[in-house]
Amino acid sequence: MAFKQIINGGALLNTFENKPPVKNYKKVLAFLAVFMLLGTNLLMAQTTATADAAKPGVDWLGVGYYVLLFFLLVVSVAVIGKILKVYELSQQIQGKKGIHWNNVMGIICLVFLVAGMVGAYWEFTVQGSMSLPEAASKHGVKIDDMFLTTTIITMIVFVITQILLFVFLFRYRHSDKRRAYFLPHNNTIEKVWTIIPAIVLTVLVIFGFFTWQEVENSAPAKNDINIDVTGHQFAWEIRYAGPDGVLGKKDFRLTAGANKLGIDYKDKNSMDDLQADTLVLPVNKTIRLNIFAQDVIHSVYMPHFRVQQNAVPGLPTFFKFTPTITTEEMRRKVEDPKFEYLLYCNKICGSTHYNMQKVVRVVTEGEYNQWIAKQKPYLTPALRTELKLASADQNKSITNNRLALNN
Ligand SMILES: [Cu+2]
Repeated sequence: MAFKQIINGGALLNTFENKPPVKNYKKVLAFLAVFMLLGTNLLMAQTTATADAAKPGVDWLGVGYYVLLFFLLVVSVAVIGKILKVYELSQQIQGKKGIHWNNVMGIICLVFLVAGMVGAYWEFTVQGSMSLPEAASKHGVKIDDMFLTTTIITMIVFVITQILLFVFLFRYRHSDKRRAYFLPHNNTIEKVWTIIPAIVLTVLVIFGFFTWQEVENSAPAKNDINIDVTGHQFAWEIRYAGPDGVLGKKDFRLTAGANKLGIDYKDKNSMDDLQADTLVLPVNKTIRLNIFAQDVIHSVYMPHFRVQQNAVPGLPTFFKFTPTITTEEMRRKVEDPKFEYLLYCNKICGSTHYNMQKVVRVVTEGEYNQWIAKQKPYLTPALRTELKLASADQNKSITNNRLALNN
């Protein structure tokens, strides 16, 4: 009885297990195909519907579909397993050897190796082309170098170990003709596979340590351009220093009404501080981002500059970097006239987290000076009134009038 016959008719099941033959095998397959097709359609229709309604919630129908699909897969594997078992039994009855499972597994290992390598190559070419353009900041180039070095080293190790693993599995699969070599212990092998990875990892860690230290350990300097970035659900607030070049103090206890950043207006440096919608940075100048959060943890993330730093409530952080490529230059480099640098939030901070982004524009120094001259101060007339800062003279005159009336 041939294997093909079982697949077609399943008559043997009847012979050995006294069960009705799996004549409906093709029907089961057809049912499976229809089920998958309908399910996919249903899911697609649902996705469109949820996109329209934009209502959050668990998509139980979708979950149910995948649970059912999983069970169908399990049943299919069980059916195939049964068929193979029946085939093996039929071979035994006829005095034949049946399937050489060790050979099958060995060949599957080789197929897995080739498929895996093709997959890795695909990842590098297709997904790799979606990676970020060249770093647009000074330290970003160093981070990229480190990333590239690590990737090259780990790729070499990956290729060698995967080939050794699967080729050995194939080459030394079980055979009745040979016996396994017993190797209880070998000091040389132990030394090789301990010392080499230790040296490689130490080099990588030291390399990373110095790069990170250079990025993070930067004392405030006089010529730094200080910009405050404050995250809250769900936006970034940006504060620039006014003509005095110094940002005024902040105190979270002062956050109320129109003073949404809690700026301390007792500090004279606060008076001319500016607010901006866009983060505009002059090229080749050191920028110090002072990072704050008002509710939950957010994260300042500017991938084109290789910048990321958490914004933690109650714990001001900062990140210093120097942009090196203007937006215009980058547009030409990536051949996209609409390209913009972006500032994202990189902590899932709530339902509208995805919307927490701001355009970052890197411009020449001249353009920056022109732009900053047009920005409006945080201290709006409304805030002045609210804080009773309107004018000390006015307050005095009111008191004087009262005094006059009382007298
Ligand atoms: Cu956020």
